[in-house]
Amino acid sequence: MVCAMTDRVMANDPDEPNGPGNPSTPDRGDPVRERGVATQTRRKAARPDRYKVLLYNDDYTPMEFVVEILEKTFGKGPSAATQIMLQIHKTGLGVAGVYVLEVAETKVAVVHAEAGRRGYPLRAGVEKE
Ligand code: TYC
Repeated sequence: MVCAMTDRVMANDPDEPNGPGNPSTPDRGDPVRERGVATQTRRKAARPDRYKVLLYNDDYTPMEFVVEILEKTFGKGPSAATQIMLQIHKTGLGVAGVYVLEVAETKVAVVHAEAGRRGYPLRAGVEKE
């Protein structure tokens, strides 16, 4: 049994045969075991790197289309989508969402495919967070 967020594992867990009864893991010196709570540490899985999907401004893509992309492809609500679109329009770029790499790259491909289908030059890219 793994206790969430603590890295502690009950000593009699079938996944952890080398509990405190095992001579290779003496109890002395471990304050938790000395209180009689048999636990053992285990490594957490590494958190995958995350990537921002950026949208870039241009002079031709309609604002309404960018808002639509932000809603449909990035799951933004109408208000957030409009704010992000205006940020891109004013500053040159903005963050549409943050994902693991494979998802981020797929989102970029969807943006380019949808924009291309409509004849708009909208560009997207990925940047490590
Ligand atoms: N600048 C565009 C216009 O005035 C709007 C726009 C916003 C285009 C965001 C791209 O990523 C973009 N029609």
